[in-house]
Amino acid sequence: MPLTRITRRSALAAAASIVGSGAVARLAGVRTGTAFAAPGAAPTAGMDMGAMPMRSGFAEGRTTVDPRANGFDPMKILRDFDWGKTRRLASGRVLREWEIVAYDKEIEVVPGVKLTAWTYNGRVPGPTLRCRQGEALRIRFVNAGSHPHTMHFHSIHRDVVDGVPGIGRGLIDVGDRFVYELDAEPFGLHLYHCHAEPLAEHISKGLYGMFIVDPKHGRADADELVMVQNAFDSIFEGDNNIYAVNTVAFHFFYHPIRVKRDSLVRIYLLNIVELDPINSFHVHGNFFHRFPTGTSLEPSEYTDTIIQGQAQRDILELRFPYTGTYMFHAHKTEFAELGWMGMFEVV
Ligand SMILES: [Cu+2]
Repeated sequence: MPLTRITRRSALAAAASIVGSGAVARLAGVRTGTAFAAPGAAPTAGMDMGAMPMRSGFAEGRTTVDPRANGFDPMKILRDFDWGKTRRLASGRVLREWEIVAYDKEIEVVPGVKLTAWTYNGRVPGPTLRCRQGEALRIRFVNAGSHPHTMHFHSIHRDVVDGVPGIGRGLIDVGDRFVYELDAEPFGLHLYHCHAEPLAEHISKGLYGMFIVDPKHGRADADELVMVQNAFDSIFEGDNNIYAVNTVAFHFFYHPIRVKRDSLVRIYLLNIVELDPINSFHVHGNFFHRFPTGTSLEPSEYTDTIIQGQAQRDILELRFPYTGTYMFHAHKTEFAELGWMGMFEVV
């Protein structure tokens, strides 16, 4: 096991040159900067997470990838909800429709590290599909990729639209299309992903997205944020070596998420990471209410750290009482070191 860990860590180090200056500049701007050690200093108690990006640094001195080259921006994905197109059926019920195209695309997941992803609509994660409980949903799926794929929804539906090989239409071949029809049930925070075999490969290459079913009467107004925890195996060793929220490692560390003091912030948090048994989320200087799977309007817990297995998801609600800069990251130190960390900037 120690050998594996060394391999994974040295993978990112090898992909990235030791620059660090960007990270140092970033950290210098942190109000609580005294909590962090000087570059190159050994970590000491109380500054565990802060020093790590300084040690890794990135290729070409860049601290982020070009969203135009990738075709998507982790920051925009945060607040990007795809409501599709609606029309009213003769019954009076709302029909909501989307078109989803699967295709291969090269993406950069950390500066200097590119890989060929399998995407829904050219982005990883795929679009955040959002609807209201009770609606009729129609997803027009086109496979323009290089392998047979499917769309498998976590929802209550008939087997023939389950998107699983051998049941109903099953695999959708390259160049083929299929229309998935399901009901928006139950309300909550769900997901969709490809269910072709080998499953781990189809998921880890990028075929997943969030699926939000709002309760009939909605939820309180809030600054809503989509966070899909994902990971990549960029050197094909059967193990992840890059971790992120919304695909680009360290993105929200270098580009803090700006939120307003005392305002309600609602985080839609999903863990889709393959190859690791668990993931976790921790926020600094605050606590949040946890709504597991978003299927109840009553929170189950008031905490600052949660654990999620794959496909587990939670709605988290919090307000920041103080302005300032607050980290959030996986409380799985290895993942945080390999990219899963970010900052809230409370104004
Ligand atoms: Cu697939």
